[in-house]
Amino acid sequence: MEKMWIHEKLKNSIGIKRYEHSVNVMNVSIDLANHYGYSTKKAAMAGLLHDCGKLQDKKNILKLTQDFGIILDNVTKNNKELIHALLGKELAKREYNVDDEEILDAIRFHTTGRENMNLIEKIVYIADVIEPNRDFPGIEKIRNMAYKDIDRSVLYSMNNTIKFLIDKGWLVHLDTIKGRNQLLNLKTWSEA
Ligand code: DGI
Ligand code: FE
Ligand code: FE
Repeated sequence: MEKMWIHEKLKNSIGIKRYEHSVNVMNVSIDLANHYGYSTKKAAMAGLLHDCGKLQDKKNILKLTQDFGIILDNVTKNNKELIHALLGKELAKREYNVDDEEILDAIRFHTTGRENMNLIEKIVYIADVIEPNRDFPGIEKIRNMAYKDIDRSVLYSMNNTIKFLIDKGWLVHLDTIKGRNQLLNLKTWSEA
């Protein structure tokens, strides 16, 4: 396999379980890229590195965030789960030598999504949700949807995330709300 050092580095920094998840997301991203006519090479790299900011060494997360001058908005400060996407983009650039802006944005927005997502952002967003190790009620429905209508599957998944966050009483990131609104306005959706 090419770029073995990336796999080794990733495994060491995020741990074996998260690494296996990342390889699964890479493979689903390749599959979706094939299906929708996007570069499989770029989709593979974005899928593989999407969680590279989820460092096992949690103390390092805050330190690197400061070192890289990453500005955290109020929702991200409040939910530490969100930082890894921002840090991931910087690590991909600085430590994994990724310079492709589409790959970097797919990593940056894989957790919240955003308004006007491009194809690779949608691919990584939904591959993260449907990779083979994920299991939750309704997963088969989203898996099928992802290949039939990727917009619909992203919208459906954003709805799930927003419901989950509300049930927990947590803040919802504005990027998720804006992304959902934009997808809802995109076309007239029939009942899911
Ligand atoms: O990194 P993964 O576990 O593979 O998955 P992920 O990057 O989608 O992260 C999921 C976590 O992020 C989960 O705890 C919910 C949280 N999250 C996702 N969207 C939002 C969010 N948290 C807030 N506050 N707002 C969001 O819009
Ligand atoms: Fe993630
Ligand atoms: Fe993930």
